[in-house]
Amino acid sequence: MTKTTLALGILIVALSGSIEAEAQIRCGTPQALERFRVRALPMPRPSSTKTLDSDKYPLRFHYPADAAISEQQGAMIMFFMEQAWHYSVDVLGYDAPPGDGTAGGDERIDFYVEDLSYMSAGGVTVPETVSYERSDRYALSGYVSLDASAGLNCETVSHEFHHVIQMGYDGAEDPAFFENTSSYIQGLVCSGVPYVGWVLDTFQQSPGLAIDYFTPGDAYQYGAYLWLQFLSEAYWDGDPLPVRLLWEGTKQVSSNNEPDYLDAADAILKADRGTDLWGMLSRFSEWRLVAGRYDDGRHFSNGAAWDSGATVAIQDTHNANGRINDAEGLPVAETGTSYIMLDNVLSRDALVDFSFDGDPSASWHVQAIRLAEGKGRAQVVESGIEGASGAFTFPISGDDASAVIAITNLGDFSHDPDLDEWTQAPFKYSYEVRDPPDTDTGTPSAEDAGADAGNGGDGSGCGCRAAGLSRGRSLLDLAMSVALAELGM
Ligand SMILES: [Ca+2]
Ligand SMILES: [Ca+2]
Ligand SMILES: [Ca+2]
Repeated sequence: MTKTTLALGILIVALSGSIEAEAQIRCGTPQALERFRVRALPMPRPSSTKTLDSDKYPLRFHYPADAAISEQQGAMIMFFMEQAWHYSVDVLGYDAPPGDGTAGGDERIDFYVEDLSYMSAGGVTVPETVSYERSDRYALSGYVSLDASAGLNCETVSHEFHHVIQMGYDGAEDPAFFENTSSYIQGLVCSGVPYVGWVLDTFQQSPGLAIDYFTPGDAYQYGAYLWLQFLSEAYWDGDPLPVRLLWEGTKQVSSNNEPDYLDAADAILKADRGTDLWGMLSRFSEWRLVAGRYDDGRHFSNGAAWDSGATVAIQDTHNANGRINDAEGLPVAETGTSYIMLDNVLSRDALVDFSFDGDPSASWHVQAIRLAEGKGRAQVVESGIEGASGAFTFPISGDDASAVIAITNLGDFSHDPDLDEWTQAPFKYSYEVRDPPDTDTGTPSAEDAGADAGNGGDGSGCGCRAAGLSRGRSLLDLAMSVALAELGM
């Protein structure tokens, strides 16, 4: 090891401590983008005393006048800048960011250091001008500024550098997607795995919010990088390629953001993955549950190592041996999910009759996920419910630790992230747990017959009574035979 790399190693180790201490610092880029969009007035570049140029890439680091940055620190930041460029452009194949004319001295991408505490930011990427280098898109060029105390680390440098790249694709894209992508990439660049604990915790604690929900000062939009990791692992075998495909697919020539990144997601999934945006979001509701303590080794590659805070929030937990009539679930925004857990499964086989009655203005996806918690794989039972209401039956057994019903709001299949419409729609549900019928004779048990007597049989969808499967006996029989077949009975 040379003296230089040894010094760099020591510096990186020294810096890791400060990253931990400053972990809850935000990114100022959405504010800078908003300022550019509303007033076309970029934030002025910080002052600079001397510069350090990369000999590998068109990158320049500016030493500030008003903060003490040693040459060793300057070299370390340049190392992070080059790592970020190498990974995004050379490895992942993103377009190099557009040049900035002569700003900062020449066309190189400039990184500055200043005090960003006024915007509670560890870093900010500031758009300055529409780039005319590329006629096929609305690209912006700009510069990066790092906070002198919170931004001199690999995570902030790679996060902000990716914003420069993103602006080279679409300066009008939804800010949530900017943050999703940068948080995803920073994990890959700096630790080889997309895991940023505290922001993931925030995202996972509010599964009923929309995937594109954004609020300044909250970590939700950073933690929502999880859907990109899911897209990569569930559909591209772990390759980060689809994230680049989203940026390529979201380009447009004007500042009117159509297509947006969800349109692009729908397109790449339909093209050759055999699903669409809504199929992906329905499956994502399974994946974000089966991790941490529920991990079964068949979902997120790093899911078993997630901390407990990253376990998705369950809105309602009930005893798996009872019944509930007409309970009100926690309302869910389009693209979000509500989770209902049936806990304390006894060591016996049983059937759960579950009925659902959602806001009729939306379509819903409902599935049951049986969690084994260390005893085997999670098992998914699709409800088959289409539209706003319906019922289904699923089995549980003594091998299950619990069963979770995941309820995803699909809206009218046209959710638009540009509208910032995040209204949460209500739903009700009922369930009853019962013994399976006597398998020797196929005769329904007395309990089962009693439940049947309560059915309205009006065919109007959800009767919203415990076991009151209002579509009548034939549907119940069908659901039960399917469930028994899955049990191998
Ligand atoms: Ca420049
Ligand atoms: Ca777009
Ligand atoms: Ca749109």
